[in-house]
Amino acid sequence: MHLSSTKFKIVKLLSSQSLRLCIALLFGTTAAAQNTDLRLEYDEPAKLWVEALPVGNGRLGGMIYGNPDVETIQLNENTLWAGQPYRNDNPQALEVLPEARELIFNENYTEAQDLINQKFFSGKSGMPYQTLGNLNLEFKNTGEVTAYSRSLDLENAVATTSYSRGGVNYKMEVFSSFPDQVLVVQLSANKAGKISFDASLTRPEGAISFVDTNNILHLQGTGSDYEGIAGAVKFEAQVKVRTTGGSLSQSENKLQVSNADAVTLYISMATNFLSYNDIGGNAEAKAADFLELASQKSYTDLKDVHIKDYQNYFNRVTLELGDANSSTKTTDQRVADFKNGDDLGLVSLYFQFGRYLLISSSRPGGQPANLQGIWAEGLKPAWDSKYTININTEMNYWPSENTNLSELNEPLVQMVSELSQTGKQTAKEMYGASGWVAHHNTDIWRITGPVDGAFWGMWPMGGAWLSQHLLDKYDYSGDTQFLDSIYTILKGSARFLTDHLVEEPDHAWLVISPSISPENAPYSDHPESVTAGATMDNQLVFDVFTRTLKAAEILGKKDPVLKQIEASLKRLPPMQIGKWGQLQEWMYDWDNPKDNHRHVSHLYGLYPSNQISPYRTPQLFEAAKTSLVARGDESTGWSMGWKVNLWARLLDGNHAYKLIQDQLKPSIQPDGKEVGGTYPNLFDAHPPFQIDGNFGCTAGIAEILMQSHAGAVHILPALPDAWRQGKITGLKARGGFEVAVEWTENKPEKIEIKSALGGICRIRSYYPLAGDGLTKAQNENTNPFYQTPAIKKPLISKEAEVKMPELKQVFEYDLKTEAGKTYKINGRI
Ligand code: FUC
Repeated sequence: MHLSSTKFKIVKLLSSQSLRLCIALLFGTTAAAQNTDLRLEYDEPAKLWVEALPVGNGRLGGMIYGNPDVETIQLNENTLWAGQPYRNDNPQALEVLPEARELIFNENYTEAQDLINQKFFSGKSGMPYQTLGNLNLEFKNTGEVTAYSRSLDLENAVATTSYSRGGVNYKMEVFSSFPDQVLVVQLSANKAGKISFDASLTRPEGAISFVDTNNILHLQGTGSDYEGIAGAVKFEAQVKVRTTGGSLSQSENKLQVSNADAVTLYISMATNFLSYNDIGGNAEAKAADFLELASQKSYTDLKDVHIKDYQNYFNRVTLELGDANSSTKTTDQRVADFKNGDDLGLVSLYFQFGRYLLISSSRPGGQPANLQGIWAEGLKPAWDSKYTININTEMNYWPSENTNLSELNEPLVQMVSELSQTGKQTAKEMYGASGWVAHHNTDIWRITGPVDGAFWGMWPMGGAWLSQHLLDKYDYSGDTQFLDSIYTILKGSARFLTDHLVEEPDHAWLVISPSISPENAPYSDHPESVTAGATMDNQLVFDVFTRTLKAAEILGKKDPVLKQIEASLKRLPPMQIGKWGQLQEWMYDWDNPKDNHRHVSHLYGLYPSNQISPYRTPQLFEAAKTSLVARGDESTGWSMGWKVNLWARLLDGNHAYKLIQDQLKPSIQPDGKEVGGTYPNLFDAHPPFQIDGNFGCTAGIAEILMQSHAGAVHILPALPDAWRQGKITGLKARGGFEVAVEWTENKPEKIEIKSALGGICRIRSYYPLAGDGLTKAQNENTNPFYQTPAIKKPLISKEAEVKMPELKQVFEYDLKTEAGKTYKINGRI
């Protein structure tokens, strides 16, 4: 969105650091007291949406432009989607399923793809998530604007705009409160009677606005019709204005504030959405109830409660990296200069921004973060801002466990549970299978049929991947009650897979067919993606099966399907190393060494899964590296975010840091074109904006500093040479451990392990360690959270030159821990 040209001129005389000092003096705060590391800072209002600053409480989002003439806060409510409950299965698929499989096994891929295009799709590709509208504040003041500053404070989750105009210092603060379920705007000035503006609510279409007799500003409307589904989500925004001094009046559909000293705006939003199959709520009443309660509270009370609630999550993890002085520049300038390598502070800022975004876009009881979190302008955002579940939604939740935000993946768990309901019909009608299935996309209505066409959408594995998150949640928490609560979902995914696996003719392996290796095709002379037995599918089936068996064992379940799972598990294809030493993406040795496709699906086994490790499967580890090197570095934003994790898992910190640098480069080029990278507001650019890349890179930064998937808590497993010193606290490791590490000269100095569940903590380090109770590790780690199922030996092409990784020496120790205790360990001995 472009704002109309501004009528003021900003006089830029000050560096952002002196600006902060100036603001501090104006508003009586001390610059020294502020942690300048954890702020996004700008010296101009946003012109583009990707320059505006996001606030959110999981449900209500605001994008703040900070414009002193006409301020715009673009608003979202995360249940406002087009359409209404519907399904998108095509039962004709069942009739042609055997034919499609036969065509694939006979290598008639073009015909198979054509047949699937005709019979598997419904023409309904998912409903778009939509903007609720804009809150506009047309200020009456004119004249030159000086000392302009706009920032987002990640420690308090408050966005601030401040400037001087006509001899008055103005300040606007905005936050989105989870406890009070409203967005709050506070306008203040250092002189009395100087705040005058008109407030209105607008939307591109599908809404009306009015001011009622109680001076409450309303916006009411309905979500759009789309792909033949009538829009039926009713929404309501209500704004109440409380002034100190001055007067409040109304004219047509605007609220008018004149000569106030200070103003608080309470913005409440709601829809009639109750759940994916029920839109019988009352949007107006819900919005009014939240408004009524919140508007009885003072601004300071609302802010204090908001900050406390936010910090309960945010403060769990701290990261100190690099030199705080690097933050004297505006944030967009820091991104532009990041390639120079002297601003490690930007890494911590970006890391904490990712955590900020998750806290702001995914809260228990709500919807999971969609393709853009909760922030989307317009009525049809890119890819409808849906849930793309062949990587993007999963990536959104990668940082949720290791960066200590486990509660925030509750909406994802809820979505998987709902998909396990809707996906039963899809499994039965389209595949004649029991259990449940989801393909590569879903939306708020929890559709589970395939979308977009065979090339992209013929992938019945979305549910299998999403299910992994439920098990990860268990692995980090050890919560058996939780495991019990999701066991049926997991079993349902496994049941679908046992029914749906089919024997392939060459080796009699059991494979998924028809399927794809997400969105990729081998060669230009093999342009179809449809296939059987893609490596990622095999890896996913392996994970669903082995983890279902493990869950059943922990919970003492005795289902007949478990025997079937055990039998099928033995017949899955092994991973294969192809002729150029690569990990094969497909069942056949088709990989093109020049392929730089953004999806690296076959590396799922390396990250996020743990099927490939340097210590247990060194040949596969080396093959995965060969594949990743060939795929190249620069790509779409999320692809680079994935590669940060992959290089961390390959224990190559310098390469992981190179990917962070590739990702943290300006997306918008001088000619206006956009590339994969980062927008001025630190949103990740596919391009366009997709939030997955933010979360992927955040998870990757944690993965660089600590890993816990391969038999031990690995301290500083992939520390880049340039990250010579730093400190991380609060990272979570599997088995309920919380880990803090301080390092200097690239070596661990102090380690702290907090144990929530007790049990052996095996610690792996490149340097010797010492501490009370630390013993040299021997044999397999006995901690059940660190035991991993056996992987089949890879099949290796005769032409492949098999390499073994060159690994750094490691020191491994066991620490017997008790639940609730913290242990201190020293490095550099
Ligand atoms: C998948 C990706 C695209 C994009 C879209 C939302 O289809 O292949 O790159 O991220 O999701």
